[in-house]
Amino acid sequence: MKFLTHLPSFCLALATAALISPHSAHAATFAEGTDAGQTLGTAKIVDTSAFGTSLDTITGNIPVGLGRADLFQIYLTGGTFSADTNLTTGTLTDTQLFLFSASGLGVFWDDDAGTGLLSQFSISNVTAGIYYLGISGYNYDPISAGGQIFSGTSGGPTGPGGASPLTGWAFTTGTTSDSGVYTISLTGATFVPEPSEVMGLLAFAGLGSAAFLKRRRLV
Ligand SMILES: [Ca+2]
Ligand SMILES: [Ca+2]
Repeated sequence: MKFLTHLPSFCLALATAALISPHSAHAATFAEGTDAGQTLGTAKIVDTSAFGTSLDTITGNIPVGLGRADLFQIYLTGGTFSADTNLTTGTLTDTQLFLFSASGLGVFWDDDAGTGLLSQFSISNVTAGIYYLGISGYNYDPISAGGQIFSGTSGGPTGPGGASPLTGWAFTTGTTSDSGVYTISLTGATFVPEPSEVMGLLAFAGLGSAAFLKRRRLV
């Protein structure tokens, strides 16, 4: 999937515009299944439905144990994006939600803006493309080579490590975190394209792999 990560956003934006139409606007849920990893290389890729299928819900589980987070690769359609553990309460009652760019840089996070200790945030002016959505139980937090990526209880990557990409997770306080099942409700997200879909979409957009490679060489 490194190919996708490095694909120019304009190509996928074109592909999105070509594919996402009122006729393909059905929605679907992604179930975690086997445990999602917590790094860019081990994140679970949300690709079980066709690219362009609206991703309304992610369900999963944070098992009891010392330090666990789930990371999902998703596609944001651009504009407004929201994520929310508040609408369908699970047994993971103190959630934390994190959004990262395709390169692992922190974008936004929230701890407790939902009911009780649940999480919700909405951001606007999002550039379409691949992103990573993370969820953990309080107080297990993402870190980079510079330290904590986020700070406070909500907002952008204002922690001391906020300028560097995700490398792992660590307890900010304590040595255990909340566990249980969760449901994340989303707007502004779709399933991500599989490699075969990307090539088809590029051809559909009139770009083709040859043109894409030529552009790469010229950059
Ligand atoms: Ca999990
Ligand atoms: Ca929380």
